[in-house]
Amino acid sequence: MRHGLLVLLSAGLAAAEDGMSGWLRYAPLSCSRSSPPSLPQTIVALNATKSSPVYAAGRELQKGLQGIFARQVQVTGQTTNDSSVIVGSVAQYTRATGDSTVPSLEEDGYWLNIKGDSVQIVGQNERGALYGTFEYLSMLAQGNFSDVTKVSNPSAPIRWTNEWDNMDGSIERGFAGPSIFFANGVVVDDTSRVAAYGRLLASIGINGVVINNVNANATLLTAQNIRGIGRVADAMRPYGIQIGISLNFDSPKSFGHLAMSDPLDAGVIAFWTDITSQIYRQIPDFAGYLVKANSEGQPGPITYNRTLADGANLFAKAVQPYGGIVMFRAFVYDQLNESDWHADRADAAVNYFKPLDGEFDDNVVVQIKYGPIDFQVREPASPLFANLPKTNMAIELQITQEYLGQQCHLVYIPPLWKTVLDFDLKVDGQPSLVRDIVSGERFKRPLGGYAGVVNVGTNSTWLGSHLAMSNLYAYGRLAWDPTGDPQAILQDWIRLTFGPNRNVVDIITKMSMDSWPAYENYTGNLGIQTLTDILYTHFGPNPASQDDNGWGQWTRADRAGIGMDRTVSNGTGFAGQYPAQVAAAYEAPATTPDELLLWFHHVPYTYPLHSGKTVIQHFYDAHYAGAETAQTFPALWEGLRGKIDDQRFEEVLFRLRFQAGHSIVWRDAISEFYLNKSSIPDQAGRVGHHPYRLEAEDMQLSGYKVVALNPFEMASNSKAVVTSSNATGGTLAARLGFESGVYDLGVNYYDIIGGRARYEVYLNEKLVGEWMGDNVDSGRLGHTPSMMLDGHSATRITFGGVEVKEGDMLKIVGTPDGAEMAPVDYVVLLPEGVVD
Ligand code: GCW
Repeated sequence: MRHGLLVLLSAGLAAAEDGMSGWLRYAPLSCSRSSPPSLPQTIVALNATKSSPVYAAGRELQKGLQGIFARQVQVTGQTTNDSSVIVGSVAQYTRATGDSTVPSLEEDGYWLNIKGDSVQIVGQNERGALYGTFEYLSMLAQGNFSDVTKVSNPSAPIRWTNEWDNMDGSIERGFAGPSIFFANGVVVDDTSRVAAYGRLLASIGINGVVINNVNANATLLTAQNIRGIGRVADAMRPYGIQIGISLNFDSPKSFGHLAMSDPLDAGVIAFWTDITSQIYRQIPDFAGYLVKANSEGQPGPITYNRTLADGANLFAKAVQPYGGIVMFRAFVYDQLNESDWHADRADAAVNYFKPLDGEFDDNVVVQIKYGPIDFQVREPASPLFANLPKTNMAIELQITQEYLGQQCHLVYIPPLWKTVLDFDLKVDGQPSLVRDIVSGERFKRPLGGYAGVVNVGTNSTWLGSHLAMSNLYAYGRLAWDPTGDPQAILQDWIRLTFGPNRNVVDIITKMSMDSWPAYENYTGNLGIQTLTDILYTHFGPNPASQDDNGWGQWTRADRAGIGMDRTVSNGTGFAGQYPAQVAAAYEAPATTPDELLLWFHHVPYTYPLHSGKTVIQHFYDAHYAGAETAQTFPALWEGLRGKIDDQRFEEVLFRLRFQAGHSIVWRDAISEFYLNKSSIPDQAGRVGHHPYRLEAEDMQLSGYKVVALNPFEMASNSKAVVTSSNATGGTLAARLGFESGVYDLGVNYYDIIGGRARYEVYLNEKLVGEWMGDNVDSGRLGHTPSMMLDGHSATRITFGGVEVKEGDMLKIVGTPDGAEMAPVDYVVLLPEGVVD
């Protein structure tokens, strides 16, 4: 028996997993099979209606007990004398059992009572009962068989996701393939992925999903599509999830053929009233609308000389009779002129919304991004949270890693979110944590909560990367309880996703907890923002793109200094938007934390930080340290070979190797850029000195030509090589002057969209490795592609443990394909322990 068990387990480990089940795998637990805990013999689900969350809970329990313990347990609607797990709402439970001792619960809350094989899961409503069920199953799946009696209530009523899906099936800032909701202008026929997504979301307490992009297309409002939204709602209803949609403010004009979209116009009001009644006829439990208006060039109420509150209330009044709500985004700003020292995009939200406090209807919630700009690697908490005491508010977080490596870099984001959620804004000198403001508690508001931009796609991993799913999991857990510890939440996720092996848990914990600090280190430091290319892909480095345009993500870097002066005394005045104590701290560099120094102050590169380093030396050191940390990720992961199924192991390894290489691209681009700006050398002599590299432009070229890159910092030594034509291949050759030994051989090349060039590397005519530049074209890496040789397309491939003798002949053969002319930047030969 024992022997049979072992065989079964190792077979289970080898089986490929594609990520589709996320953290709801219910994988067999080895310990429980040898000595299983006493488990309920019957599942009693107190609602037999198939579309009900309690029915779904019964099915989920059955599935879980089957998967984890190989127990087949029947679901019934009747209480029994057998040991049972009973699940239902308070009303159902009291009716069925006569037991009226359930502790009092808040909306969506649950009571979980486990005494060995007798389990009661009672929700304030059916949704709550489902949440309690997932909690019980999460314990079992992690091998936690303790008796428990607990009440759990959510921190806030709104725990939604936003999906930026377009009607044509593309997803704005989505990195995991096309939409699960839309294709070719209509809602998809097959909603099985929608239901599977609903199940994942319900297990982390999410209760609403806005299914289309905030840059909304009015064609979502056709009769056919409203029926389609109905099918999406049907697929998610069993999981207690309500559906909402984003509206295009201009729909009355563009879709309803009215002359304009003025929110106070009777015809416009009638248009929205009619659309809303059509929607509620189809979907009686429709959640409501999300609105982006007067933002990034789009029309809105201000276009018609109305206030933003007039616009929000127009929609609020339409959904109010049905109990719907309106999420109105605070992401309202205009283009600005950088030569105006006092102009500041960060000022916009408070300037627009503060004067309107108290004017929004009760079913309006102002949805505020965590920082004043746009999901950057570090931002202070948005001061708007402190300025709307008479308005419902929600915080908008981004799970999709738009500015954080687009799921091609491991970045576990909750520690970043916590810097904002736990921040004390000290409104009126009283404790005012952001998490207590958005829950509604601080200002005694009836509504409030969380909106997380997720952007799952049809990729079986949902987000494109297995490890990125920890962010989605933790988002739900933190919206439920923002006092939760990001590391403890992460470890629940690891055990559920990869199993309870101690080594697996420790290693993924280490990598994940190191990941945001590392990413911040090798991208943008001291509050200067991510320093990605804001005019193009938002993926790789391009610090110059922040400035000299109207978008307002400025750094104001010049020869002498860097940073945005946001002081009241001499700058944009933004610091003054915070309550007095916080404003005073940010007003002076001495009391501003180093990590936000350049957000609030313009200082010379030689300015000394609290740490004792100068700004410029901190940039260099942080970039080198961050890239070095990223090199540890693939090595750590390699230690888990055999402890994780092969498919997920290899897919993760591939991404971590990419990240390790791309972190060097980031490091070098940013360091070189500021060395060039400031002319202040790196005290450690690293920047611009690469003794282990062979620049491609210095090799013997045949069928290749040299190109100078612009911006210069996008290539090592500012030059790369491409084949002389896109029809014929070429070779690069060099005699190696390195001491004989074993090296990691890396090649930095560019992988652009529109071609799959091939490469072969030889040492003395012996093949060391070959590959194809198809990470982007094959969709293997889902980041926004680039058509150019730049920091987005720059990629490193490494061949480990290569024996090299002094005088060996290195040769690279490149074969172009399509637009990709087998571009190469440099070759690097790294002795053990050297990072460059
Ligand atoms: O960050 C910017 C993104 C846009 C996005 C916008 C927004 C959906 O680059 O892609 O549009 O913010 O949040 O509205």
